[in-house]
Amino acid sequence: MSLHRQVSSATLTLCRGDITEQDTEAIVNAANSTLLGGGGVDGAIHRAGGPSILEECRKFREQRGECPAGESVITGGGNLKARFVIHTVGPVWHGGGRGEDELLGNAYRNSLILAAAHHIRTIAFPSISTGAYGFPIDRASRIAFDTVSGFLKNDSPLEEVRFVVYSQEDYEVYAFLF
Ligand code: AR6
Repeated sequence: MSLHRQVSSATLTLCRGDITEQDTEAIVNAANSTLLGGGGVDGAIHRAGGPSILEECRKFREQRGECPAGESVITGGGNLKARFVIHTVGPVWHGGGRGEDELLGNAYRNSLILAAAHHIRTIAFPSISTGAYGFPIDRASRIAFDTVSGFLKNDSPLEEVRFVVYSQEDYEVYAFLF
């Protein structure tokens, strides 16, 4: 089950599935500022990708410290099909008055900028911040969709951006935007 939409020369895709199984060149991790792993998407990626991803994350931490909300770092994909993992930190939801919308947009945009800088043409995103971090999915999906669409309209080298959602409920929320 998937939906597609053309934005400039790129395809936006929506599908239900497991982010760790995606065959895009890069997948995005919904990480936390420590970059040292956690539950949800983060746990699944480190489990499936193996220890080399955590090693690289550790090196980033040693060199640059914690990764603030809205920013992203890139590592190899270890044992995953994807060659790269872009780890981004979404905002924790505090009711919407603490810059959460902007930080979530930054998380998507900075991941796309990093992907483009590495000549990545295909990338898959999970629904950042809408699990443990509690961001309402209808609001988050609109930010995800608008930020990615805006980026693709600006002459980007990306050919496909895929939104990978886990549940049928989340799929239906995103499908509304397609
Ligand atoms: N594939 C695709 N989507 C998934 C998968 C998967 N394998 N597993 C969960 N989801 P979350 P966050 C969905 O909590 O809200 C971690 O502990 C899930 O249903 O992974 O950004 C980190 O270390 C939800 O809709 O990310 C941080 O501490 C969405 O992915 C914190 O959680 C995001 O859920 C980050 O929280």
